[in-house]
Amino acid sequence: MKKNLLAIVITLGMFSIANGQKLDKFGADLGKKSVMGKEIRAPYTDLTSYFGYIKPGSKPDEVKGGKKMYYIYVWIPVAAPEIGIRMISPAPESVKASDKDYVSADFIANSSDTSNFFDTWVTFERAEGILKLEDVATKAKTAKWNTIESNDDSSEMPAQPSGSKYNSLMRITSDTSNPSKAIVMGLYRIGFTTYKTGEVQGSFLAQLGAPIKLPGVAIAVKPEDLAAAAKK
Ligand SMILES: [Ca+2]
Repeated sequence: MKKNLLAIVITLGMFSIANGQKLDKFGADLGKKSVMGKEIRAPYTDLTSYFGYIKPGSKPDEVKGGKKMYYIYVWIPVAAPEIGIRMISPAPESVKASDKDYVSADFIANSSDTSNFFDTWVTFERAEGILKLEDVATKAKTAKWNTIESNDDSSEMPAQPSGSKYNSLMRITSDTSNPSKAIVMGLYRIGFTTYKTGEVQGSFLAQLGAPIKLPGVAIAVKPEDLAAAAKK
């Protein structure tokens, strides 16, 4: 009997290696409990996933402070007490896109590329003065962006194929007494790059979680596509 159990454990272990990183549920800070020294978090009620792919050698959206930055635009329709953002590269094979998720054309076209990935580094920024979804297409390009939070490496995330825990995760508690740290309705973007040496290339999964439902939340690579994405 023990031998059979051992065989099962080994088989499961091999399966998890073959299937890439296992991604745990995205837990919230809100209502977090500490039980016998272990943090217990309830998963975010609302989770939006974006499956993307950056072609090796592709042009970044911007070079900022010597870093090649890429952006994903997010419309947040209601004030939220907290927002969680995490990014993992490559996108884990164990996470399948649902019909509510955003899957980029490049992600589908390059699904055979299982070797490239990058050391993720993310920021979360809000555009100043854009309060209506209809204004996003015309105003996003010239908007001033304020950084709310950034993260390089999170020990909560699975390791990359290199074995290093270089994926990113951050949780932002809305501070309504500070306009630059409040999560209110508006246009946001997730900026990403690779902090250390190396290029941004390969597949990635970005997720945005909230402890409340965000009806009409939208994600798009081009700000002008956000209004259509919100109708999904
Ligand atoms: Ca990193």
